[in-house]
Amino acid sequence: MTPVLANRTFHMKTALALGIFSLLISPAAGAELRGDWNDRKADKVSPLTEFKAPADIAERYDARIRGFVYPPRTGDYVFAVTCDDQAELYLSTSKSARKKKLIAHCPEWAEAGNYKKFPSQKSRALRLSGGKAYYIEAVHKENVSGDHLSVAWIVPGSDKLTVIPGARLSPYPTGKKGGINHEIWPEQEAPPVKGTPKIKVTSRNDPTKAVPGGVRWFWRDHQKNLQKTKANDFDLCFLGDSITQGWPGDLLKQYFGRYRPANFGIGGDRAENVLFRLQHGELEDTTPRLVVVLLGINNLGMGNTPGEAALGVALVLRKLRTKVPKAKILLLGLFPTRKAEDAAKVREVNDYLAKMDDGETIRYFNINARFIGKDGKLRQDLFRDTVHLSRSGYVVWGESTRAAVKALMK
Ligand SMILES: [Ca+2]
Ligand SMILES: [Ca+2]
Repeated sequence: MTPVLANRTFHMKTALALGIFSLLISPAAGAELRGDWNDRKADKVSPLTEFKAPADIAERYDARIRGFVYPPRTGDYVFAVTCDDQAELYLSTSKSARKKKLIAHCPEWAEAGNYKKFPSQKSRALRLSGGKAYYIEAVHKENVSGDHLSVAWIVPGSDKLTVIPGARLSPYPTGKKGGINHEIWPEQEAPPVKGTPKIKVTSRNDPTKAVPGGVRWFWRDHQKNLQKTKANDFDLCFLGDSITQGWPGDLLKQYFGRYRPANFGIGGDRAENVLFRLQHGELEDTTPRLVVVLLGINNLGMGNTPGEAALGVALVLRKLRTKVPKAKILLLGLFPTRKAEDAAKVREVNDYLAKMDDGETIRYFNINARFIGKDGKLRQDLFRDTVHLSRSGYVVWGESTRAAVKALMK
């Protein structure tokens, strides 16, 4: 999941001009794992006695270990990095941080101590001068589950990778030899979504607590979505429950094919299940331009009040703003159902959702008038059961949102 690294090219000229490095992967383009690391002060800084971060410390954080490395003697050195989930290793030709170059990277998680899972984990042989100080930096990104990072080297005269010891390191920008600093930035949550209902959850089912879906196909479909996430080959994403998942492939292609749509609907999902999916890798590091969200009907089915259902949706939208901050969101009002007693609740949820439209990144859209026939009644032909759309229902969805999608894709 490192598109930032995928198209880096090897600049022989730069490497030759620098002289000291025999072969570099690329110049540092400033396209590090996440943003500009100097923008924000680390939330936590801890000293390390070797080039190895403590393991399994948290979920969803960015980290950096940087300082100076002092080669014991002049000769060729090989550096290697291992991590969970992603890391990049930079080295400078001098003490200057500005001259750093990417020399190795770990594109996906590897086991602790395994520097051989990906060829890119190891640098080429680099000629360094004994006793001189070189700026070194590892940036690290953890999503969920296990996390670790370490940087090892092969010193001249040896053929073994060993973690760089503290005696050969000093912290940045000043400090004495004997260690290096570990800086951590926890993931920053986007600001709350406008119009988030200010209500207290009183139902037994809590839509604010991320939990996996209870249906037997949840994990299978979640895995499929993680594969789609990894492929990152879509500009338009549909996020929701079974009503989204039910899009006939040919119709989706007909209406939205030019935007390379991806379907992230999972049957049975409530807001809290989608929240779980987004917290566990779905859409991580993807670059959709628009996400179409239709969510909340299963919360009503679970006994949540309209306000609670809308609160769950608001938290999903906030998480989307965090995960894909550049994407716009088309928030659809809940569709009507064939159950007459649902009508008032659906309307109430939609009243809440309409308030989340911020006029910029989140746009609310209600197409429910299109589900009503000339007789003023719900068109039965648009449904295949109480809540699910028939093929004709998806035609209505496609026809009535294509203009809005087109406008937001710009
Ligand atoms: Ca972790
Ligand atoms: Ca991990």
